[in-house]
Amino acid sequence: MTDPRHHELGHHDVVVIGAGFGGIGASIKLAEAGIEHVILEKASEVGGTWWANKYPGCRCDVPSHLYSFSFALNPEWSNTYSLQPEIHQYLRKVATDYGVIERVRFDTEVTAARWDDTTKRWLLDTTAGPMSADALISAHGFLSEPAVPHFDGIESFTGQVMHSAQWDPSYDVKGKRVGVIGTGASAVQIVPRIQPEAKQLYVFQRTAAWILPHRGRPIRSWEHAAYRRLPALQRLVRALVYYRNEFLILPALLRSKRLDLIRKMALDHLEAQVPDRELRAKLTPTFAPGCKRLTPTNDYLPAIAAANTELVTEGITGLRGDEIVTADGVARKLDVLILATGFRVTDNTFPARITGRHGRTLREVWDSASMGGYNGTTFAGFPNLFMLAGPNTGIGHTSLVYMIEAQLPYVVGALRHLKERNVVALDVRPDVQASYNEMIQRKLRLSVWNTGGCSSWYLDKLGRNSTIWPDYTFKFAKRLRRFDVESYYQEVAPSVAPAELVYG
Ligand code: N01
Repeated sequence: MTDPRHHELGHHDVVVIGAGFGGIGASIKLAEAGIEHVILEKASEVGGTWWANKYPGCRCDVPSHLYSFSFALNPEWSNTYSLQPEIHQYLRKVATDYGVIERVRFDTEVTAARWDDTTKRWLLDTTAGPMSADALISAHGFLSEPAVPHFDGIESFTGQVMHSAQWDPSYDVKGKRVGVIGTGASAVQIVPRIQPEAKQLYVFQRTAAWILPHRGRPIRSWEHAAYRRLPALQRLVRALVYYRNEFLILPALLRSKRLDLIRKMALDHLEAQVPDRELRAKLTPTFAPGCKRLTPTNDYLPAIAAANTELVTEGITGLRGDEIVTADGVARKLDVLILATGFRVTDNTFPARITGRHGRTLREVWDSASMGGYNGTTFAGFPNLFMLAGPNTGIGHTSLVYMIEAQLPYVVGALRHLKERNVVALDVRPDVQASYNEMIQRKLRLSVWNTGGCSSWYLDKLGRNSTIWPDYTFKFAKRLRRFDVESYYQEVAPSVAPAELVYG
């Protein structure tokens, strides 16, 4: 029996979850197609990950011209690689210019979404009350849930603990004893910013990272003027960056070959920046470059080599009062512990809130096999659910915004089909989904992500790569240009409107 409360906050043709790149892009394309929708955002601001992550030095390591919507290029980027405040400002401007802001309900978190096979609707519980929708677009973001490791004694640690994605901007590291756990993309941006301020910095490294030279530079005022006057020029620069990444970087990552050039660049960079041979040895990775995300930076290694920094490679055994203790028994006193420990990706808990037609949550389905879907967008047994930046849409060489944008015509095509053909449920065929995932896994087999000898968030607990798209990204875009209804079971509306069936 359907809960009548689900009518209270109203019914929408489409509910979009999240107002980051995915939700904003979806809303723009839905509005263009004349599809009624609302966006539910748990924060009080748009931006998603680019609003949540405010740690010092937070910056995108993808060039700005590419890390933006193709239909809303920004001639004003101040740097070829933008800092977080500027990316957030960009997203806010796009959301305002395209009228997205008016469709966002802020401070509204979706706590549960359940497919109701009687009404052919998604019934949602939110922190602002219940509502319902014909279709759901989940743009909750796959790097949205901080991974917080447990250390013995952390509950009684007397210092402050901050995850990189939950930075407390009021905390001042000046003169403090700071510990940073992690050496990933977030840590290499944080460490150089806090090292000059801290009294003592300890960087706890479990795995050394491949650090490449950073090519960022300020964009000159004549370039701004040229991009303003000639948008085609900016599109050309964007295309050059895009095709360089596709044809120079991707083939090396896919076949785990020709990585020598990347390895040499990184080792030369290390040698030039760290004179101490012993420290260099500790900072030299033992896996293939690209297996984990490559991290370009010019100021991380000098910060590690600085006099007030100690690189600790012994494993952490626990915390005790104001101390962090390592396996060799050494205790170091800390005022603050920064967890740059990444995100829950393959074990993200948001899918546990989404229940499909057989009463199982998406999390349960994924836990019984592995995270997977069709075209990274739809899921058998979860009708009318579309996910942006879903399984195997991640990339290690280019912009995720490109992948999200590639999904939008597909989602809009499906929603148009629902509306125009009197269809109430579209459910991807399990055999189609299975053969799609076989194809993905086959293509990933020789890739550096699978064979490079590292453990990364790209792999799930079974060692299966359920995050990366293993081909040229323009092939993904081509695949999703048209909604392939033949891959779906569809149910046509009965002569009586679903709302009347339930509520009438
Ligand atoms: O997280 P990570 P991140 N004890 O998972 C260590 C995106 N991003 O936040 O390597 C000790 O990469 C862990 O050690 P190990 C980007 O897609 C983008 O840095 O597992 N150490 C590792 O060193 C990126 O890939 C930008 O041995 C522990 C680190 O913590 C993704 O976010 C900027 C530990 C986690 O590294 C995640 O990056 C920033 C433990 N118990 C982030 N647990 C852009 O510029 C974890 N670690 C676009």
